[in-house]
Amino acid sequence: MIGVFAREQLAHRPAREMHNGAWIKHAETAARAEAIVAALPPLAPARDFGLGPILRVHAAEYVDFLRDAFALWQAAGREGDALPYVWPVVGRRPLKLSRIDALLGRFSFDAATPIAPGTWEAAYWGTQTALTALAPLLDGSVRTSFALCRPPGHHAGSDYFGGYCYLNSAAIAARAARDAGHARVAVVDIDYHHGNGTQDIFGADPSVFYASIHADPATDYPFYWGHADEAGEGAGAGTTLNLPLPRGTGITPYLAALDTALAALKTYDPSLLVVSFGADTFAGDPISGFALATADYPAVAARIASLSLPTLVVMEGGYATAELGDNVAAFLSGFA
Ligand code: SP5
Ligand code: ZN
Repeated sequence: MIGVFAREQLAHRPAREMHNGAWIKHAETAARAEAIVAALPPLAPARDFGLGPILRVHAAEYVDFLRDAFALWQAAGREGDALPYVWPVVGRRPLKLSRIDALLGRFSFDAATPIAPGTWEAAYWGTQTALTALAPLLDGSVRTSFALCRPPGHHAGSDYFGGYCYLNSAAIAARAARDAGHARVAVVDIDYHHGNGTQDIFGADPSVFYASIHADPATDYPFYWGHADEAGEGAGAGTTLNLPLPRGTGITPYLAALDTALAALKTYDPSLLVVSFGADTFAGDPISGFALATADYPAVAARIASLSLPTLVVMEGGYATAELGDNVAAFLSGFA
């Protein structure tokens, strides 16, 4: 097992987010990453693979927007972090607008994901962290590697941000593995929330299987994706699997769902696995509702390790900062 962490990711420090109609401190803090670093053996710095692998997943106009958004916000005379407040309702004509407020709405799906001065730098290095951790899996020198990505990525689609996510590091790594010759790649997403961005990116692509276990979107964010009947579209029909679970779910039904997901992956027969790992399934998570204990995480990882695939673990959510390091270390110990 190797681990990678780019310190540039700490540059993203949004002040606050809108939550249930009120301002709260932004839950996705730099302290989360520092807590994970403190709990693990030393992590290697990231190498720079450039924009090429990002543009294999994200639209060029979106990447340009993300890089320039904070400067445009400041040029419009605004203070604090950039946030959208108006969205093009699904089905509106695709207008090419240039006002920052129109762009923020065009390229996002929620209002809880601020763009701060260091957001681009951190998100960029999140993708490079994932690509650096992928490299030794591609040349066969390790079997498991951990990418301490932050901000997280699985809610980000090819041309949108949201859910504290801007660039989809897991999807970028999965695409890079495809480009490196892996014919079939699987992503198993075990963050508490459905990874709508990853699903959208690969929904019509039969060469990447996306399986997710998450809180039922009938009751939980992101609501509009992750329902059990979403199974992929077009050529990708049948290579998306959604396993929503009710709030309050503990380890026994969780492992049963995981076994269902892993059986589907086995049938698909990928040659490389990406795990979108969120520790927000933890009972003490402040914004989530499952009931996993720290001591449950090794068993979750051991089930995944039993597939015996080269495996890239990408960090997604997890907001109980005091226990986050222990939860991540417990999960990674299950691969040993
Ligand atoms: C990567 C990731 O974990 N993103 C999560 C984004 C969640 N954003 C808003 C969540 C709103 C949750 N409201 C729960 C109320 C609990 N009392
Ligand atoms: Zn989450």
